[in-house]
Amino acid sequence: MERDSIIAASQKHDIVALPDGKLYTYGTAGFRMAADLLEGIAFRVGLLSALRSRKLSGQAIGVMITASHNPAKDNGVKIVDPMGDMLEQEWEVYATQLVNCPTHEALADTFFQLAEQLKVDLKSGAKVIAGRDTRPSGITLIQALSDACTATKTSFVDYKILTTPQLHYLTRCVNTEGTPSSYGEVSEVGYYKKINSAWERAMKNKKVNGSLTVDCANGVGGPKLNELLKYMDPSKTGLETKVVNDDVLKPEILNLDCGADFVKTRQRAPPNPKPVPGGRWCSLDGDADRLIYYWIDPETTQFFMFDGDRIATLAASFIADLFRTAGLDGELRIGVVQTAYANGASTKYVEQHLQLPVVCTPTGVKHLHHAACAFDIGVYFEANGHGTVLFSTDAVQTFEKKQPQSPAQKEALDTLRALADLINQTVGDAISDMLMVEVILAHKGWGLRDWAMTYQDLPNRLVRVEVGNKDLFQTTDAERKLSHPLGCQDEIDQCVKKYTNARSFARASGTENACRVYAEAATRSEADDLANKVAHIVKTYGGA
Ligand code: G16
Repeated sequence: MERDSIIAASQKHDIVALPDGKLYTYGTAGFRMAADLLEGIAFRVGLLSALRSRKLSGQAIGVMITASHNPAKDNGVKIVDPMGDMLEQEWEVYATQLVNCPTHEALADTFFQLAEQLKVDLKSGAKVIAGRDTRPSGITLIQALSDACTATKTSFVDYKILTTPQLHYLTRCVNTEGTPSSYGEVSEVGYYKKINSAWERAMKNKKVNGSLTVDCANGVGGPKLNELLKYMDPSKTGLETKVVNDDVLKPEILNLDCGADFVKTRQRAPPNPKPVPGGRWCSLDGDADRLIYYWIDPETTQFFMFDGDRIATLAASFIADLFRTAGLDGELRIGVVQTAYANGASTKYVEQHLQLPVVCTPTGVKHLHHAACAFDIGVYFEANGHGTVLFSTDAVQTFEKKQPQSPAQKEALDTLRALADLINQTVGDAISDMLMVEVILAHKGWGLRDWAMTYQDLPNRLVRVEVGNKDLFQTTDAERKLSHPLGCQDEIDQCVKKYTNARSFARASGTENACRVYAEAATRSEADDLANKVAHIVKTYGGA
C-alpha cells in the first residue's frame, strides 16, 4: 500500500476546515452535517473502514450514506461493524483522528501510524460494502469512499440505494454467508424474501383487521416498501397497505412536513394526505429506521401517537405472554432498554405492570443495542421510534429445543421463532418493526383503541433550541443531568420543582447543530410551560 496513492486520492476529496479551529466529531449516528462538508470525510471514513476490516480478519465493514431525519441538504456517513451493529466506540476515536488531519500528507501518516498502533496487517485483504439513501449528494460521497478503497487496495461493493437497516442486514449476511449462523441471502431480494416468509409464518391462522396507510417521508422507505409489497400476498394475511409520501424524485420534499420525526416532534399527523379518523396510520423516517403509529379517534377526533415507547411496551408484553404460553417464563430474561426521552408513564408500565426490568442509556441506538444484548430478549426503542428486539443465541436455541406439550404451546413457539426472523436483529428497522406491530395487533385481536388504552402518557414536549455553542453542554447520568455549563442544571432543577410530577432535561444533539430540551408534567399546559422555561435557561447558558 503506497503513501503516495493515498495522498493522490485524498487530493481529489478535500476536507473543509471548520471555523475557529473546531473539530469534526463522530456523533450519535456518525458524521452528519451539510452535504457539501462531507466529501473529504467520506474519503477518510473509507480509510478507517479499510483499517477496521483488516483488523477484523478481512470481514466486510458497512458504510451507510444518509442523514436520515435531517433536511434534504444534509447528509451523513455512518460505519457498520461486521455483525451489522454500530462501529465499536473505541474506533470512533480513530475515525475522528483521521477526519481531522489538516493535510493530505498528515492523513496518510496518521493512517500508517494507526495501522501500526492497532497492529493491522496492511498486506491482508479487506472489504467495504456501502449503501445510500435517496439524497442526490450521496453519489459524490460514495465516489469518495470508493476512491479510498481503491487507494488502500480494499474490495468495495456499492449496493446503491438502500434503507439504512437493509445495509445493516447485508453487512451481517456478507459476513455470515456459508456459516451455521448465516443471517440470510446476500441481496436486497434476500431481505424481502426473508421478511415475507417470517411474516407469513408469524401470521399463520391470523388476519389483519383493516388497512394500514404508511407515510414514507418521501424517502428511501417508499420505493423499498413498494418493492417488499410485491413479495407479499394480502389474501393470506389480510394486510392491505397504502403507501403515501413516497415521492423520491423531488429531493427537496424529503422529510418535509411528513415522516416519523415530524409526527413525533409536532405530536400530530402530517397534513398530507389528511388522515381519516379511525384509520390505522404510521410514518417512517427518511432512511426507514424509525417508526411511529397514529390514530384519530373517530368519536372524539383526538389524536393518539404510538411512539417508540408504545411499540416497546407492546412488543415486551406480547413476548412475555408468548413465554408464559410456551412454558418458558423463568427460563429466559426479557428486559426493556430506553433513554431519558422515554415517557415516565411507559417506564412505570413496564416496571410495575409488566414486571420487567428497564435500563436507561444515553441517546443513540449504539448505546441501547449494547445494553439490550445483556438480556435473552432485549427490547430497545428510543421514544422517536428507533429500535428493535434482540433475540440472543440462547433464546433462539431454547425456542428450537423446546418440545411443545399442547397446540397452544406449539403456536407460541412457532410465533417466537417467526418473530426472531421477522425482526431485524442488526438495528432498528421501520419496515420490519411495522410488520411486528401488525403481527401483535392481529394476534391480540386489537385495534389501535385497545393499544391506546394500555397506559396514559404523561403530557410531554420536545423543543429544539439553537445556541451559540452546543458543545458547552455536557451530560451525566445517562443524559438526565447536565454537568456543564456549571449552574445550568441547578436552574433547571429549581424550575422543575414548580410543576406537578414533572421531569425535564437538556442535551446537545449529536445529529443537528442544536440542543434538545425534553419536559413532561401532569398537564399539557405545565409540560409546555416547563419546556419553554428550560429552553430559555439553555439559551442563556448556550453562548453568544
Ligand atoms: C439518529 C440516531 C438515533 C437518535 C437520533 C437523534 O437517528 O440513530 O439513535 O435518537 O439520531 O439523535 P440526537 O438527539 O443526538 O440528534 P436518525 O434516525 O437520525 O439516524
